[in-house]
Amino acid sequence: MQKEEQYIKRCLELAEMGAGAVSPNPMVGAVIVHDDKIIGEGYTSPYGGPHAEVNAVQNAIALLGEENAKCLFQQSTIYVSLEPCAHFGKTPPCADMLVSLQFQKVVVGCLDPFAKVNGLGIQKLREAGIEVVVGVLEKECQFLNRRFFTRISEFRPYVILKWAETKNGFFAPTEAEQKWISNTPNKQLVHKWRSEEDAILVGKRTALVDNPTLTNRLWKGKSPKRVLIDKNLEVRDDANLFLAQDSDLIIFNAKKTDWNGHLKYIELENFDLYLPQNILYQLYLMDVQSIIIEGGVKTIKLFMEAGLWDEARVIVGDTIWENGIPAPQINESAREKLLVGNNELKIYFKN
Ligand code: AOF
Ligand code: ZN
Repeated sequence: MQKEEQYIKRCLELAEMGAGAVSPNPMVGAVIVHDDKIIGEGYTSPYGGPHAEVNAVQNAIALLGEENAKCLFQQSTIYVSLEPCAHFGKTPPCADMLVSLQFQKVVVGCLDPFAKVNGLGIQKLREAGIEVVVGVLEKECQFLNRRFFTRISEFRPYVILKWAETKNGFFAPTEAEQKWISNTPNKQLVHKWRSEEDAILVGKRTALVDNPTLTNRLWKGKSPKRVLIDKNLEVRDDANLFLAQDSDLIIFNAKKTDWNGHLKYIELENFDLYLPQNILYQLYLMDVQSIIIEGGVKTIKLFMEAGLWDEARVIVGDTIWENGIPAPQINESAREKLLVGNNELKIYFKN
């Protein structure tokens, strides 16, 4: 691997440290290199806070002292996994800061498709006479921020489908029937997944049969918004979903719109018409950047058949059933296969 790739790889490692905290901003990492030595590193602060480049500059200043660091920046390269921003958002433009600090060179992983940036960050740097290289480990950088890219370019959250199936392809609809994935490490994994996304969604039947709380209590981290599709409001308010109050509960229905603390009812007119599209658009308007859909089969198929999914995580158990509901079918082959206990985890990406 070339030097430039190694430093961008380090940016990606740093960027991931912001996972779960920076949404709906992208995860970004930055590394400042002088004479082949890293003199500062940073990653995006939780939403609304300083960007990766600012944190890397502050890190170098803390280590070397302001005068010394500012002097070295003029012979340094800053590596950033995403194009430096060009706009005033919650923070001032990073491109302007890099220009005023007179960095010698900027190496960028991938462009930022956000309309207010979208090449303008690079343009600002080049117009100031800074050498700029774009597209180092570009695919990896885009992949890391696949949630952000989907939200910006498709005006909807990134959709992850998750389900369990038997070895011979039958869908395991309820918690009770998923006994083989219910051991603690596997449950923890599912809770970790929840903490990484902005929202988690189930259909009415899953809520009635499983009575889930949909919290990530087995994993430290933020609690995603919980989303329920319940056309006729059949899930009663003594269900666990209503009792757990540590995160919002959003109920898409055909009866009422109402907002009370953590509880939000959203009425969709012509409920069945473009249902997955309407749900995702409403969630997009609430800054939900990613959602994990945990069941049941009808709900998963609703999104799958509309082509509104990006990733599927399928836990394949070692049990064989004689009959049952066929699990959803995916045409592509799994990009990743991992062994989790006695089960296999298959991860698919929609082309
Ligand atoms: C960067 N470095 O670390 C990140 C960037 O409201 P703001 O000021 O936080 O700006 C948010 C936008 O900035 C976001 O939509 C994306 O385009 C870019 N994110 N840019 O230079 C960073 N996180
Ligand atoms: Zn910025």
